[in-house]
Amino acid sequence: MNWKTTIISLAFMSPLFVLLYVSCVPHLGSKPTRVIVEIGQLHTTFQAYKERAEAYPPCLADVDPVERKLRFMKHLAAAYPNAEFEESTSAFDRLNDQVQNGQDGGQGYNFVSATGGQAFPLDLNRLDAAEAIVFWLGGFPTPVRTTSLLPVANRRIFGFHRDADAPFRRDALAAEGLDALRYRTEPMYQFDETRLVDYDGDGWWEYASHSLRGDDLVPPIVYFDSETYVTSSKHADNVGLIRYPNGGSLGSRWGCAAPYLKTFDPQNPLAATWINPEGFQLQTGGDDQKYSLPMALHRSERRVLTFPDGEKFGSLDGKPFERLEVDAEEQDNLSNTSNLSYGAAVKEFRSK
Ligand SMILES: [Ca+2]
Ligand SMILES: [Ca+2]
Repeated sequence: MNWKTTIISLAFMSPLFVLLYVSCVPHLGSKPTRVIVEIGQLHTTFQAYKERAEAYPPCLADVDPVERKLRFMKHLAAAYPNAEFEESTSAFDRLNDQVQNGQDGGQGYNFVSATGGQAFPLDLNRLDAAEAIVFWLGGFPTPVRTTSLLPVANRRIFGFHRDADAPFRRDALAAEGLDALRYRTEPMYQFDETRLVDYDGDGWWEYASHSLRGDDLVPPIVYFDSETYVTSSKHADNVGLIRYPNGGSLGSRWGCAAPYLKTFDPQNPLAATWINPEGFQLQTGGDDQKYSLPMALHRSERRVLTFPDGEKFGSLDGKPFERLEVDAEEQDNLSNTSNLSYGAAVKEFRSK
């Protein structure tokens, strides 16, 4: 399927998918929320992305930074066969240099931090599993003019370059001219721009799951691709480490979202099986605006949650996994694994 037919089929598929999605909800006895409808729309868009690019994009939550770079380049090589992307860490570093500093007369990509006053280069090493949604489905955040620090375009997502041989390229100042979006791709998903946030201050957009309320930090929708989470359980030490956020002040505020497993045996972590083992998972914090209990600062913590049987295991500071209660904060979380919240889906499963 080519790019144009994908767009057309996407345009027709999205409303149809949402209708199907919504129409299957009433018999479960709950009203579909705006969030579950949006998760359905994002789900469909990732499927359309795969039709175009031959693979789901990486969520970039890998534990190993080398694997992360290789998976990023492997995906670009598959998605842009004409661009001659190489699957190596040095190719990733060269690409990141091009993103930051420009190449062949083209400009680099920058952003202004929340405190303002200065433009910083964007760094591909900082992309995380929340930002992966906006990046792969939308593209780069709109850069600013180095003189005025004002955005070069009147939308917050700048897309990729239309030249499929060089999708990460940004044109020279003169070529961008008065219409900086002229050679940029359109986002595959119509993000509500009022919900694009940059809580971690790295310039890459996260997409808040709910409208922003005052100074609240509304946790973003998170994306996990199966290649990343299935690979994680091939190394016993990495089970329970694919997550967002990965600790820090946001983790102590929101807890963390992590992909659901299907089965987990704490005596044999390598035998773990996953939900959507060939697809992906989208997760949100739900109405309480939290993914889970806060993460402990400065501790090495691992968590595992199974779906739909509702088992939870945790490991602190390298100790063996032990059984835990599912957090109240996890019960209302919505994902693309069910049109019910986690807690309601577990309850329904147990009642059968
Ligand atoms: Ca960010
Ligand atoms: Ca929650």
